[in-house]
Amino acid sequence: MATNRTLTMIKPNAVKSGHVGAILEKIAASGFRIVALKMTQLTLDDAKKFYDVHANKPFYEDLCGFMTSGPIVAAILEKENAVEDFRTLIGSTDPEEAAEGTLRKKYAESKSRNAVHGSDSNDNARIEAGFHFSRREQF
Ligand code: 3AN
Repeated sequence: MATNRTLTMIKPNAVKSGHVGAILEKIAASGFRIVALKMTQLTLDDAKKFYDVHANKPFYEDLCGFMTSGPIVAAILEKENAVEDFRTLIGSTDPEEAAEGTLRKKYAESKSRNAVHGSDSNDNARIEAGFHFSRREQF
């Protein structure tokens, strides 16, 4: 399997609760190399663009409101099979369905406030990486 990259965001609830350090430590201990990293706060326009694929879903407005409610930490992670392995590490969208030991099981409060984002395909990982980081910020 070729080495590839995925995009993560530590969401506002997890940042506010002081879990950034623990989450980054778990990510690194799970074999991911951090190749880009920043703390930032999305504008409403940013969030709407990032989650455009969900524009017709009933949770879209809430999700965009939540994602702009405070700072997030965005990172690009590199590993063999990064997209799939990172989605395994974060667990199901709904923390009640997330496996023991996953980041969402430990840190998510609900389906929408689920602590950590992970790209769902290599194509989306590239698009999402470019959304958050310029070429000069990717190592
Ligand atoms: P995932 O992040 O697990 O890939 P997606 O891509 O289906 O999930 O949804 C993107 C984000 O939208 C989720 N991380 C979650 O915050 C929110 N979301 C998804 N489904 C729901 C839902 N049924 N109710 C509330 N929020 C949701």
